[in-house]
Amino acid sequence: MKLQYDKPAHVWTEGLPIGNGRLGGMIFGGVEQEKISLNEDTLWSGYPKNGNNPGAKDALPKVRKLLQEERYTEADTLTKEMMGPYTQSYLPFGDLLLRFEHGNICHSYKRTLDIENAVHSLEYQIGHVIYTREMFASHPDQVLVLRLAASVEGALNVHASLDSPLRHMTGFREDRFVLEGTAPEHVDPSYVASDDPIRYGDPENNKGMTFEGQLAVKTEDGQVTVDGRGIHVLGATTATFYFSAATSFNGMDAIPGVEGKDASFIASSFLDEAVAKPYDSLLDSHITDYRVLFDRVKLQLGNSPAPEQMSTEQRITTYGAEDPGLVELLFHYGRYLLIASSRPGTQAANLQGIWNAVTRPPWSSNYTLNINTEMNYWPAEICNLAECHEPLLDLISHLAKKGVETAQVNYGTRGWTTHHNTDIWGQTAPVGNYGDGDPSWAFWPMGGIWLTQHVWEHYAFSGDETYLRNSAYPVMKEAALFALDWLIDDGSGNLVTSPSTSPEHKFRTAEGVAAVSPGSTMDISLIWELFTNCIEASEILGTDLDFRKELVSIRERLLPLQVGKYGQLQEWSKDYEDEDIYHRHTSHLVGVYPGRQLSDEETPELFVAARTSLERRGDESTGWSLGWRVALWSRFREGNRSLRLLSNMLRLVRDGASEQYNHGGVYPNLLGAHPPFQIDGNFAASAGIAEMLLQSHRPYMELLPALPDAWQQGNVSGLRARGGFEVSIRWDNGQLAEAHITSHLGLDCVLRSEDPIVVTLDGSVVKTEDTDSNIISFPTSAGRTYRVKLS
Ligand code: FUC
Repeated sequence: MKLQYDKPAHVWTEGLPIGNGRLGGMIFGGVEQEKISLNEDTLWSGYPKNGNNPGAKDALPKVRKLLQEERYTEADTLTKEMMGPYTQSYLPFGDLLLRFEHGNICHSYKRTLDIENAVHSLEYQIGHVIYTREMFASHPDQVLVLRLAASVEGALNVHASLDSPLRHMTGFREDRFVLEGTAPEHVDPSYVASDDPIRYGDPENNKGMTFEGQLAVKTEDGQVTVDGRGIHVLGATTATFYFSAATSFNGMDAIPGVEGKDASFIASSFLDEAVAKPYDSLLDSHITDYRVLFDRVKLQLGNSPAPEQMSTEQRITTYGAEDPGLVELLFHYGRYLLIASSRPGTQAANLQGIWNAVTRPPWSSNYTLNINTEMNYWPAEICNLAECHEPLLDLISHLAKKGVETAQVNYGTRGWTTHHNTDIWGQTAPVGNYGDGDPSWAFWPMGGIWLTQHVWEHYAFSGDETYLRNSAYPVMKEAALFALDWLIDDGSGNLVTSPSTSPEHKFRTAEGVAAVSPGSTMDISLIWELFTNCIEASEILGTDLDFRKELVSIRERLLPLQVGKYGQLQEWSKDYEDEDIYHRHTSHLVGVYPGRQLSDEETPELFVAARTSLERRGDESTGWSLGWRVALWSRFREGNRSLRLLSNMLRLVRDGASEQYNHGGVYPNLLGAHPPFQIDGNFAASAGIAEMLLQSHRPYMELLPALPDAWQQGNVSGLRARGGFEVSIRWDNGQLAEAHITSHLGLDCVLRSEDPIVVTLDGSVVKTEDTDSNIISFPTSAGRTYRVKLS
């Protein structure tokens, strides 16, 4: 459970991330000069705005008519009239810089990120003096804490300061070093050519956020001075630095400048409380708090061939996924990163989680809703981190409010919609700078329809009916109202979305490639999933009978999915040729994973066709796309193939690799490489590995549905299954040895197993497989644990 290295990071993607959901640090581990890149998750460019476009309503019927006439490229051009502004960007806070007076020549260097305790440690020796550093991001105390120590009394001489690439001033206030900054009012996305990409407001009347960072130190000996250049510690044996930060962000609807929070007050309040506590007590409460979440799941996939001291980087290059220990590490790293970037009350994890060091980050480091944001949260429920799902669920509630106006203004529909991207200001309008963007990505009104899958899943795993009634269902219902109004008759009685895209992919027509057409498979599948979830929810809640009937009948009329000429699941309503058969998005397979529309039992032909589609896409892609394919192959019960995709993921990508679309992997610090860095690959890997071991999207649970041959022996504990079950599984010789299923809700447990099984409770048989069917069902009592074995 450690990432370890024998040299400092030269670049950010070799650094090691810590976070408490809100504050993040990327630790380089330099000997003479240490740099820790800092983040605070509310620090974004911009200010509240909506970006709705009334002109969209005029263009919509014209686009629909062009599509009916199959004039696709013209429709593409006209769709640009329906676009809105780009989102704002997630910004770096700055750096904590330390300069040690002992020079750069050392030996026995080692830096480690222990993800079992969420503590970063560093050790090296200069002469006879051993220097150590220990750092963590405390959630209970809301500060970053860095403890420095020397093995020889008084050997520590260090200077610390703060810096930022944003507009700022530094100085000192009593015994603290302070950085006060202002965020730009606007930052252009990285992919936009711009003469003036970063725009600050008028200092007198600035609408951008303000932010503040404060640094304090405590020592037991030596001398401490604080001045305009930083904090200076001379002749100490230990020193503990505390970093606290906050911004003026006060919700997406606040009036800029007027209702801003007092960043300085917040930062100093956290700091005051933290410095008053002894280091050991801060560390203890941090570890206790973290382990409540982290310890819930354990995983063992087999013996690691890697020598214990081998660096993580070398392990990646030497073994990749052939080292089961490295796969375990990748799995838990995703869980670590989710805990570190997404805690109740924080912002949802964005494209880079909370870690970003540049002012124009790739794709604005925003929320990309046509895959990446959802993917970030795929591991949340199954990997037993339901609390960490909350920031996304909160974001969805906000978007559901803002998106009502967008639905009305842009399209004149009921319900709510949100599009391709959003940001901290909750943009629900399309992006594309009113026509500069390409409709293949800029025009995508399905964001709400996909996101609501998360509120349903949160219920499906927890069984929390109060949540379903008060929070989930209303948001799902409003998304369904939008879908009902957005669907149109295709002229033959089938209902389709129009215009629609299969995100970011295009098809070939006689006139050239085009993006928009009516009734893409992804749209139809997402609407099928939403309607199905709404139907089940209204049944559980005993509400909305007429609405439910309407959904049932409209779901029947959705354009049926089709099998194309290659035996593939058609990506569009017509059997067009792909622009790129290896395209990274596998949007048309959303009904296989994360959805449940397609299965071997209910839709056997389409399920086979979906498999053919995945086969055609191949095994090479961006990091996040490889992660999706791990889960997809698991749903096809092909564990060896899932492992092959994992081995493509566990391939070293070096910093500086330019943006690429067919060779993803991981950086030396095991963060996902699109490339560039994008965190969704990490989250998809954890979700995909879990899905290899346990599935529950069908009306039953399946143990070890996609176990690869290479994992002959192993165990997992603490995974969650829908219906309120917690599952531990041990396997041997590639077969189930025993499983323990704890029922939290007392619902019936339904298992699918190809081999006969027996279920016992306290040694007495509860159920044996008694029919030819491979499904067995047994009642459970809440709080009891059932044992499952092959019979
Ligand atoms: C979508 C993807 C890209 C990238 C970006 C953030 O546009 O197609 O590959 O992940 O989001």
